[in-house]
Amino acid sequence: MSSETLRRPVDEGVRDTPTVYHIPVCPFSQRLEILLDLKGLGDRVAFHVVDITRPRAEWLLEKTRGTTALPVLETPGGGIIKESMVILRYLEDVFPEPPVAQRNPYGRAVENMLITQEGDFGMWGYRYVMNPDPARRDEFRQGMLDRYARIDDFLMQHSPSGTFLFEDFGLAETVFTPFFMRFWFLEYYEDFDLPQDDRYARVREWRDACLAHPAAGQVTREQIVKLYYDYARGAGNGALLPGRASSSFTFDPHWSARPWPPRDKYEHAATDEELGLA
Ligand code: GAZ
Repeated sequence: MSSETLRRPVDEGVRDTPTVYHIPVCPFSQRLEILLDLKGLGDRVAFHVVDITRPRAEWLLEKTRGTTALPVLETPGGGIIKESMVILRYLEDVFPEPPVAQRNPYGRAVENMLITQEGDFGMWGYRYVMNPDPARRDEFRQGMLDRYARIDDFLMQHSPSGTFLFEDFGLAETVFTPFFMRFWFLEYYEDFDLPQDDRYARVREWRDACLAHPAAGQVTREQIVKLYYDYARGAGNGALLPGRASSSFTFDPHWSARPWPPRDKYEHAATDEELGLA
């Protein structure tokens, strides 16, 4: 337990838990949920849901000093921590047991080398799904395959016979799994999946084990495909597409009550009615 946690006044009605401000279904927030699930600490952190399709509340902008990217963690003492990787490491420090990150210096370095690929990997998949130009599909597909091949090579070097990078689902898996889940949108809208090819066998095994892990059940394929329709049409972060009154990220109507969106993202712009949003 951190000194800050111990120093906190308990009899002033002050919360004794950190609060995470987050956007449901955001991959960066899911990382935190996975970490807490692995530690059995789901109830030790309060989650405050923010609707990405509405203007950010003034009180929240004050806490973040004007930035809008989430998740943001507020410590019990009022400290504000931004950036999901920084928040993950803070939570690992405050709640060290059971460890999720590697503890020995070399193990930690190997884990961090894989984790440094997450930004580029995630960004490419998002650019791929958002690409509006059919002439560039092969370029995006190849770029995605190159990134999977790079991870495959890393796993072959550091964990050739394991399933995960180390014995168990750890920090690298916590970081990448939300992207593997978001990339269900590539299967649906781009017909992209890893080819059955030796070149991707090790990363496929890793990805499939990540997707099947019980700590990663926060979102489903159906939810991702429905909520990310607007991304497939080029509109990110809850932005509104021309001719539409509702974002596919809206809370109401709930995604489970809507039909599956049309898969053709290049030739057809679905209406609110078609998406069950009207
Ligand atoms: N680096 C930050 C972190 O915490 O790790 C990123 C946080 C972030 O981008 N949060 C987004 C957000 O709060 C939601 S998730 N947006 C609202 C706002 O006002 O800023 C990912 C992409 C991408 C586009 C979107 C997202 C995404 O590439 O999932 O690439 C990985 C946003 C075009």
